[in-house]
Amino acid sequence: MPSLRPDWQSPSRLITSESAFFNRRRFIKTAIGAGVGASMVTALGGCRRSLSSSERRQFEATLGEPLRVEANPNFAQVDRSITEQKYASRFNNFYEFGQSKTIWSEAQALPVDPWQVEVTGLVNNPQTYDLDDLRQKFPLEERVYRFRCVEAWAMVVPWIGFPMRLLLEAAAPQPAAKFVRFESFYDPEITPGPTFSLSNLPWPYHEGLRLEEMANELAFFAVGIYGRTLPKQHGAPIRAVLPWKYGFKGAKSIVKIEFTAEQPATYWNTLSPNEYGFEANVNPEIPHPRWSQETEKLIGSGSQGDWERKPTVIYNGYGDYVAQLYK
Ligand SMILES: Nc1nc2c(c(=O)[nH]1)N[C@H]1C(S)=C(S)[C@@H](COP(=O)(O)O)O[C@H]1N2
Ligand SMILES: [Mo]
Repeated sequence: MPSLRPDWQSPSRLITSESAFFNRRRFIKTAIGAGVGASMVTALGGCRRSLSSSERRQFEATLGEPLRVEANPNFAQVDRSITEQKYASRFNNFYEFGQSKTIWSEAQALPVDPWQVEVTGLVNNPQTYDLDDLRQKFPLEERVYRFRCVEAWAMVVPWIGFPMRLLLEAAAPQPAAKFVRFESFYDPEITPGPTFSLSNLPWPYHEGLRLEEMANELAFFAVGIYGRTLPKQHGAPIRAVLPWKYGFKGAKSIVKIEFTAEQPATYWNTLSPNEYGFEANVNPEIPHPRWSQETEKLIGSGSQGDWERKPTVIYNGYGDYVAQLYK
């Protein structure tokens, strides 16, 4: 098996080029180029020129505990290089803590220990798992996946976790169960939400899938990234990863997994149904009403922080795995 170990964990790699990343003019250009618009994104609020040395230390402290597992050889690499963690873990969406992309520091307020995940609804084996139960019951593996946000930016990320199918089988859904609903952590004392003035945001964040989608080989629960446990900004301690769908389908910091007969309501779909569908498969031919999806910007790529633009691929390149679900 080829070694896939770039130097993710070398601290020196984490602290170079901040000035390029946070260059304000370039950042604004990128945000506008990606069609960043009104309600979902206000990327400019949190941008800064550079990190102070104490912020660098603070960032490095977010990166979790070592968690080394075998790579799944079927998902050992994709046709693009892995995004450097200094970009992937400092450019996040986590609206519970605010709307900025540099939400990594605010997200440290998330309390993750202890953590429980309730599996409930139309199943024969309802169960509440501690995080350790989950990690022991379901063997962990590493998978390198493409990741595509509906906002037209993309990354390549080495996740650690386990296939959703294993948890689905352990839950033993009843015949009436047709969908699954994921619910994220929410506590208004801890998760203030964004400052933009949409009243009645439908917290907690919630997402869903058809059970056939959950059973697909690609559908994954992540508990780690870059050889470590998941940083809070990525949705610690457990989040959904669905690489053929737009990023918003992958609920972070999951506390509840519920099996239902009816298609569940979902967070962004409730806020803006004609912009964020339930299915939300990556598709270059279906534009977002406010921007094209034909191309995407690769976070952290290119020289001098000027992110490369690449064509968007149907199902984010995973058609061989998932196209049959949508016949
Ligand atoms: N609970 C919760 N989950 C969430 C979000 C969020 O705001 N809250 N944002 C979504 C969006 S829009 C994206 S693109 C991805 C971002 O994941 P990352 O920050 O780990 O790259 O998380 C998704 N899951
Ligand atoms: Mo997103």
